[in-house]
Amino acid sequence: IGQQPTSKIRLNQLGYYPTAPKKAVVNGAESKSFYILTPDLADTLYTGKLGKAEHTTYSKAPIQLVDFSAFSQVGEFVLSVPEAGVSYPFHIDETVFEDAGIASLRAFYYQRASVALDQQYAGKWYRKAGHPDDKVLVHASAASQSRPEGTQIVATGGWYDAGDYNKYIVNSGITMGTLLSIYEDYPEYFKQLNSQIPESGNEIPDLLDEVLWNLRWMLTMQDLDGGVYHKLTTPSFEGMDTRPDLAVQSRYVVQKTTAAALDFVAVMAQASRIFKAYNMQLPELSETCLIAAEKAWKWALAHPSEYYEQDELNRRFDPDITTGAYGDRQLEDEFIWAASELWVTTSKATYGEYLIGKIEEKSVLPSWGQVAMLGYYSMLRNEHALDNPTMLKKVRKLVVDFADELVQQGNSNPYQVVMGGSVKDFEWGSNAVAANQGIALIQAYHLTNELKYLELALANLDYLLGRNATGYSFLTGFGSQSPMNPHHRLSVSDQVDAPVPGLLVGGPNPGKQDNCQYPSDYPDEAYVDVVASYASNEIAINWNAPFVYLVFGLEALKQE
Ligand code: 9MR
Repeated sequence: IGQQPTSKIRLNQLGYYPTAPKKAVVNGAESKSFYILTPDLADTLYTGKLGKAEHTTYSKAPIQLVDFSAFSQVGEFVLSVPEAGVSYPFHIDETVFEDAGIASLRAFYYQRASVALDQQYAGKWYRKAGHPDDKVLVHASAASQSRPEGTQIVATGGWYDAGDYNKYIVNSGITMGTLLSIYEDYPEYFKQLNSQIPESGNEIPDLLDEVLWNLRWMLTMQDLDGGVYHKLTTPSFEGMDTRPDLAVQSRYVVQKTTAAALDFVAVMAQASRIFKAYNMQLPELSETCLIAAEKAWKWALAHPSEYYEQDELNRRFDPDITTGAYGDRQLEDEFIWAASELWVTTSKATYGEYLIGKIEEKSVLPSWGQVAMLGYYSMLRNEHALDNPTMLKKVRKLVVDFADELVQQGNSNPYQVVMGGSVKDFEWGSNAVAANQGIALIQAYHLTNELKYLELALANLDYLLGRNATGYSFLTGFGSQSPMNPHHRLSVSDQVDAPVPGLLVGGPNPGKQDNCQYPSDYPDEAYVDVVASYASNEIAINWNAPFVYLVFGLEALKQE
């Protein structure tokens, strides 16, 4: 009693489902036995032996695995390893992840631009409206005949991308695709979920209400010719402590790009089919989205290589733009995603034919610049709407093979999580890698019904909530040791000590592009909880979205 919890024991700081695998790791190599105790240490409820000391090829400390899967009592507990100490308290019960899931969805509400957040919904993080974006200037790089340089457009709403206040179509693409997909996978679950946003209680599921906030903004980003502006941004980032209502730099829409058009196509096509069920409540929305999608698709086919290259842009136009680039010169995957969503939504043969010969032999994990898999997931969840069984068979094999590689990676990782099974996983926004691996595993579970996929998806959730080499639970406001100083202007500029809750920080990134002092040079430990660390401690909508998917995918499947 009175003992300080040790950070040497890394576990899911929220806890575990009663009947699921329950694993933790101990940093070090000397321990023999572990004990599960009541939090007051009065009763020992379970004991077991630790695994042998192991470490990955790239990490510093050997670790030992603790496996207490057989212990399924419901309640609050601590894990004790005499040589290391006593862990943070954790729970075992069916609802352990519910609040974190809802908070991660509510994080999008906190990211809303152009609107005041009321105390009733935002709690102590309430704030005034900022960034009305009702007089956005057309940048020279985006000038068209219908909208010459300096034209003012209205592009209100949307979510702030990340720790900054700008709004980027490419990153909105994967974010919206991920959130729409979780609704498409589990509509019944989301029809009953209340996330306590201003729209809660209307006739539209809260998840879709949140998506609408960004969808309506995205629609404003299309020029009359069908092209889509790459981003809406200030020329340079605002100061870290600038409040949204006091941020008054001019805002511009910048260059129409092929990547923006294609991501827009995919989102609008998917939104069109999902919102069709809400035609009564949202007359014309579904149709508007489809018209916008097909128009942008035509534009992209006619402009297949309009890349966003910021340096080049700044050589040619004023003012210089120095905010996030989301530049991508490999657009085969964006074409695949866009065509897939159009095909699923319309069943038109031309889109299916476009994809013939384009399905990859092997794909890559989704990220803002790698989106082919999003198209594959959509095809597989809508197989009934498509009439090319050969292609579907190939796509199914690709997704299952991909997940099988993840399973191998997880099984050979001493932490017994997929994340970090390869050192390449540790990049800028690595926590989204963990979450997106989880989604890929869940998709494979949908296709095969094999529990091993689900168990490893859950293991990656353990990773994100504490079973990792840093000892952090990476979701703000959740867990015993979670980030307090994210690179997040909304959190820095308010008067509240605690950061806005429910935000997933970027996580370990050995690239250290921010030149901050990190506590460690090892890839899996390259994380530091300081505001200046934009390379490891920023937050971003495309990182939160797969976290929302991972938690709620597991929650929804548990109910089935
Ligand atoms: O997530 C992006 C990462 O993949 C890039 O390596 C990095 C540098 O270009 O940019 C990240 O995205 C940032 C964006 O450019 C601006 N808003 C904050 C985003 C998260 O750091």
